[in-house]
Amino acid sequence: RSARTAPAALTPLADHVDPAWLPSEAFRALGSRRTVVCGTGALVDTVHGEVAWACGAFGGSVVRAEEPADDRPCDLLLHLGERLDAPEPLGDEGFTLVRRRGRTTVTAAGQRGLLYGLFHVVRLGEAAFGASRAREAHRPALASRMLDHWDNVAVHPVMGQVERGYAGGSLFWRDGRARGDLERVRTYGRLLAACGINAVAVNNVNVHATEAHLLTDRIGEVAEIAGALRPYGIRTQLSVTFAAPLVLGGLATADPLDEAVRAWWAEATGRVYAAIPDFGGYVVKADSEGQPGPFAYGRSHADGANLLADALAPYGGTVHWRAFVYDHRQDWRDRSTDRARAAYDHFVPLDGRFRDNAVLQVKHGPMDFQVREPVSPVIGAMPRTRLAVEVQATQEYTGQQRHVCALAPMWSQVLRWRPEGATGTSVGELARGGLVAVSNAGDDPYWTGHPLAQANLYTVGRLGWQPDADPFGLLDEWIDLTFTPARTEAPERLVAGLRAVLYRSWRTYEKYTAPLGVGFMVQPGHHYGPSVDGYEYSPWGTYHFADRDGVGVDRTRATGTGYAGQYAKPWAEVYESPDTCPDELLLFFHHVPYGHVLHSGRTVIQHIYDTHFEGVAEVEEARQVWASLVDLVEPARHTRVAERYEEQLRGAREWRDHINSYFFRKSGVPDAHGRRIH
Ligand code: GCW
Repeated sequence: RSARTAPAALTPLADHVDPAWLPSEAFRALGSRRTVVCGTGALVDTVHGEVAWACGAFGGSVVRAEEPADDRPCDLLLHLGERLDAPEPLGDEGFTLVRRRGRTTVTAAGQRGLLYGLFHVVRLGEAAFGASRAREAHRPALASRMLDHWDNVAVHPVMGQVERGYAGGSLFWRDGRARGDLERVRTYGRLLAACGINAVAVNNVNVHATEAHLLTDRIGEVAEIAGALRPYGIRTQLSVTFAAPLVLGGLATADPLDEAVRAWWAEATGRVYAAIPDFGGYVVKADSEGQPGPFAYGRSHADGANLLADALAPYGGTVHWRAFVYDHRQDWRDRSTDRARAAYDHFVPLDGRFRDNAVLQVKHGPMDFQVREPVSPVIGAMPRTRLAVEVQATQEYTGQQRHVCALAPMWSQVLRWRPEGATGTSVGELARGGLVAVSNAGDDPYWTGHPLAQANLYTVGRLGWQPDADPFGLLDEWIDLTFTPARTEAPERLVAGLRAVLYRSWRTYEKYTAPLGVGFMVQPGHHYGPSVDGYEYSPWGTYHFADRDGVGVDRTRATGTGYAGQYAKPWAEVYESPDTCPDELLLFFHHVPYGHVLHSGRTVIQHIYDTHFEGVAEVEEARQVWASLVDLVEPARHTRVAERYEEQLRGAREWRDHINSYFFRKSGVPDAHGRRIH
């Protein structure tokens, strides 16, 4: 039988859009073999379509069968079957893989599992068809692996179409409505399935007037997008405004305990499910940065979240309620208010009061996606609440996709961290509500603006599947799929070069920007480039308190804001004293003199100078390494990255000179090595 639905890669659009981690070459091993696909259903059709396409490209063959037959000669059997001899149930998304007697068999109980099994075979390449392999069971550690798109339907006067977007316009919305040609969305879904993402929220958490209507009279457009993502096992979620009963329903209140309000949400949600039967649920940013919320009615955030959870419950939907609640109109003179404390202070007292289908979505750090933050103390402090950890793939504070900053090593550190100390549970295990990433993709031909930023999108999905995966191993996977080095003349040089530019890029970025965990120091508004005091006298609660004697925020219990006391004992003690606090977080937790000696043996001021010179030198090196790969990388991609390296280098020098000059002028302490400081 031929493919019922052509995979996205078949369409002409694919010529203009980068194939990212699914280039044709990645399908060679699979596509040159004989495959049998067993099972029925829409996603099995997708699987079959993928294999059929690959066989068309590489000369293999594929048949569909009702039942697997042992005597049918084949190299690969993709089998949707009820019976699984796996040690534990694999659920709808898991699969087993075994290779014996020259045949590789992928078995899944659910259609999604078969799809993930297929992409696993693609990842393995020739290795899937080599030596025998004992049966391996694969299943995602986290059931929900979601991308949040901060996309506006109508172009916003300040934020543009994609808030904090650095990859062109929206993948979903164009000219004020859902884009007519959904092929690009389908291709996106395919890429996401191949890295393990299973949910996408299609609009900005800041829900403006136009976007509010997606919930009601414009739900049909959301349904169109959902239809394009569904063949790849991706559920659609919608960001909604808490004020919807007022702004859409004409009610006089949005009070979560008001009966009319509850009835309104129940009815609106019923209509959503009539349009999208497998709708995932809502995402809500409430009482945050000007968005409406339950505080206006004297109600708690549990009341707010439960209102929506109850409306979604009959249909199996989930509300993702964000914990990013803080005072963004703070008085900078007030040293007692600490934005870092806010999420814990608001939400921890509510532990145990959220419905089962309410997920509290917590940013990984207490502030806001800085290059270095401690892990949020909320994670670990709410055992009776389903928590999701939110990370930011879009590089708002990490170079805006003009700088290379591979974030998997940072995310991995977060996910492996143990709030109770060495023997406790890890963040990855505590994230029962899943992993959420703010997407870095847009309608740019390379998806992510900077071609190397694709690695962040890929690895975040893979970390959701396996939070304790080795982040460098995941970067290698991305390199292997995207660049298929095995097909080049100098595979070792290519891989070594890509590793050199990616592996340490996050640390490099940290070196030339805000030091020792102090954060921000960015230009206000757009957040690109340095401005040491840009937020120092602002209402946003992001300060460094540098003066002529020292720098940093005293967040100790003894003399500071008490934030360090929000951690469980082992960490509260570690962070409380500058003697035990890790160097990289010193200025997050302590205000210290410039002469304070770090564990590294350097003073704080000398550390600042040294790391800023080093950071720029590392960018210069990375740029050279990239230049040396010119003969091994497709010209257009090489050029785009090379151009961005010029900007990264300019930006890194700018950061170095701002920071070094600022601290030299404040402190009067010269650089021990006599380098040029302005
Ligand atoms: O980091 C900040 C961004 C805002 C964003 C907010 C949030 C969508 O600067 O643009 O708003 O976080 O996470 O809600």
